Amino acid sequence: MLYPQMNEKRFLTDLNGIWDFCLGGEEFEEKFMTAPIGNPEKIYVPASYNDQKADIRFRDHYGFVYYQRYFSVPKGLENNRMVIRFGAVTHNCVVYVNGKEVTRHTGGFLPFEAELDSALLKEKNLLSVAVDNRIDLSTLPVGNENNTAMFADGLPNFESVRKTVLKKKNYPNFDFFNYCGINRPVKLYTTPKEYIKDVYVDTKISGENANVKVSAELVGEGTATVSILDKQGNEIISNKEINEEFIIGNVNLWQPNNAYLYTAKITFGDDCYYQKFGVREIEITGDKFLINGRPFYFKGFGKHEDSEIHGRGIDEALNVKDIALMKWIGANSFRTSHYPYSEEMLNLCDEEGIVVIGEAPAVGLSFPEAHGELLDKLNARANHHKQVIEDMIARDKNHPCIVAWSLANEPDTAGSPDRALDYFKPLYELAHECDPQSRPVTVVVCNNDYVKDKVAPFVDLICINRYYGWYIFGGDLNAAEQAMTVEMDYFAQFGKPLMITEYGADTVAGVHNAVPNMFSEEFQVEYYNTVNSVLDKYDFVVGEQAWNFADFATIQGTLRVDGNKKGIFTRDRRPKLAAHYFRNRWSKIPDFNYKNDNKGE
Ligand code: BDP
Repeated sequence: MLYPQMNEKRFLTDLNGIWDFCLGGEEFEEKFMTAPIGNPEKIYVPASYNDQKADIRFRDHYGFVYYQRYFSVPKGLENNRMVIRFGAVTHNCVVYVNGKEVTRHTGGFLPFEAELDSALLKEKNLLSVAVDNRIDLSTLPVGNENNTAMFADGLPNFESVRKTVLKKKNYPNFDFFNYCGINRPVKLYTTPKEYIKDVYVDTKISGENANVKVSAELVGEGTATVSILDKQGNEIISNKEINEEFIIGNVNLWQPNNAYLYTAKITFGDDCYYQKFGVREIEITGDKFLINGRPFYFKGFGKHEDSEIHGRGIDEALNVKDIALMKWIGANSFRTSHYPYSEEMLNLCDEEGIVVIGEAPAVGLSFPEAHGELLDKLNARANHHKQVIEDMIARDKNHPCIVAWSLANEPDTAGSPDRALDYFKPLYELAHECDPQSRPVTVVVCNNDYVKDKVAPFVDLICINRYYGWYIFGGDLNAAEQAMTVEMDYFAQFGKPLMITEYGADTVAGVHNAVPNMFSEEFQVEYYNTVNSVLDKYDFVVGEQAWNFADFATIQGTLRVDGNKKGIFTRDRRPKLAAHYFRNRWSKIPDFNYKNDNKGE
């Protein structure tokens, strides 16, 4: 799916701003879609609604909410296709224009769009969006349904409070706040009636040159032509045909921390589209992860789209700051844990040379033996999982920053190893098939009984999350070192590259102790120092991504002091002691050849 753009043939505007809003219930209420909401609240779009008010009903809402605004379309665009496009609405939504449904969508982290029939449009158009935030065993991410049982069982005199406690809520089976609403931009754009629907730029490095081929999905009669612009916008190749192979001589490669982007201009009848692309190659050979033929070492983070007030809503200034902090600390990469991030963030990473592992929104999965209703739910979840993998790759295939796909975070692959392998094998194949670059595919695992897991050894790149010294052997870093060593010795046998995609310790900024103890800034440093000393011993370890880039909001619980505090930065992006530790460590670790000769380049 193409990212909307304004150019000489296409008009684009966004519908961001203050919208009307009201909280609904569990049932969809069409009256909030067909007529103006009476006494509406005011809410900002795009952003999660949860933290925009000082009101627990917004934070802990369960069910539908309704958004409304008017929009007008300037005269002169009548002969064009008019498309409304949502970057992401979390989790499920229905869209009406002037009282008629124009589209609906399932899944909270990928874009969708609808063509607006010109007969439907008036001078002033009422746009209504219903958003449902409920998660359960059939959704991604996964919601627990029976969590209340743990409160309800076995306690004396409980009946009187049972009704209150059993009131329906979202119980995320994942550790981040279930921020919801219109989280990413709403855009209105035009194309001519005959238009370019999709584009893919295929590149292969050949010595000093690149062999390039641009393919496109076109709606209408005729063929398209292609020209290539360099980074400065100079046309360096003209008038090629779609699917024709041509050469970019003396090619500038897209490299980590040294990005170079070309643009393919596709012209088709009255339409044109500018697609940026980078020339770079990804390959796994033996236990090495190669970018442009050289062994790459991932230094970076698992992240979240998370900030004060916006919640999971897009904040592009924050994205710029995050990338700047990554450069400051010497990181070169992150994983879009635990869902596909905004297109705007990926565009920025393309420009900045940040390497990204793109993750599907699949977190909290287990594979129980199922019958009846549970089986139906798990089948619905499996179908949705396929859909999001297809949609994520369709959206992101052109991004040079993306070097691998993660199909899920921490599914329970050791609990029922055969069922888990049967589940992931077809998804693994699907991801390779959908991706014209066939990027490496991984599933990020975290199993105490890791020898049972059959999925990690099966995928291209082994990614493990590990918390020895925190959840396991909490506070005992000697035990952590030993446990990590035993686990690395085990994984060495597969001859595949492995990276640690999460490891960390909750750390309350400002808590210090000369003798490092849990939650202090000194402990976080000692923790990382201990685990890293083990990682450094193994050549097949191709990367370290700390959990988490910054402190983030999550569900309340006794293990969480005002959110998850494993950030290397605080939620407002101030460095903890560990940030200085990593800055020093990573200044000595080169992007390439770290493990080969331990000197780098
Ligand atoms: C990991 C999860 C991550 C959590 C982290 C933690 O992948 O989402 O936030 O644990 O507990 O298991 O901090």
